[in-house]
Amino acid sequence: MEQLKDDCLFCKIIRGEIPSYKVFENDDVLAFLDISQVNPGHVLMVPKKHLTNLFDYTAQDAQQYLQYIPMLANAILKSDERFEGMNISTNNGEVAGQVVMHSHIHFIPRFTGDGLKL
Ligand code: DGP
Repeated sequence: MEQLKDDCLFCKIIRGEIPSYKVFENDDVLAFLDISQVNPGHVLMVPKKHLTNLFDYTAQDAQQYLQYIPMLANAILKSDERFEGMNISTNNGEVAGQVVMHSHIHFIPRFTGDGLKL
C-alpha cells in the first residue's frame, strides 16, 4: 500500500476508503465495476501502484500489472451468457479522454444489438 497516493480516487478505492463493486482482486490489481456503465459488465482494472497511465510503466510494471488482462477478459465474458465480445481500452492523457489520473483498463462487454458506438 506504500505505493499508493493519498489524494487519488482509485488509490482510495484500492484502500477501501471509497466503496466499489469488486469483481477481482489479488496482490497486484483490483478490478471493479465502472460507475458509469456504458454497457452491462463494464469493468475497470487498476494496478495497486499509483501509475498515472501507460506512459508511466516500466517493462517490469507492464509484466506485473498487465498480465491479468486475458484472464479477466475471459472471466467477464463468461459471466453473462449475452456477452459475445469485448472492447478493451485505456485512455492515456487528458487529450485522449483520461479523466482519472490512475492507470486503468476498461473492459466493455459487447453483444449483438447492444447499440453501443465507441
Ligand atoms: P477515463 O475517462 O478512462 O479516465 O475513465 C474513468 C472512468 O472511471 C469512468 O468511466 C468513470 C469511472 N469512475 C469515476 N469515478 C468512479 C468511482 O468513484 N467509482 C467507480 N467505480 N468508477 C468511477
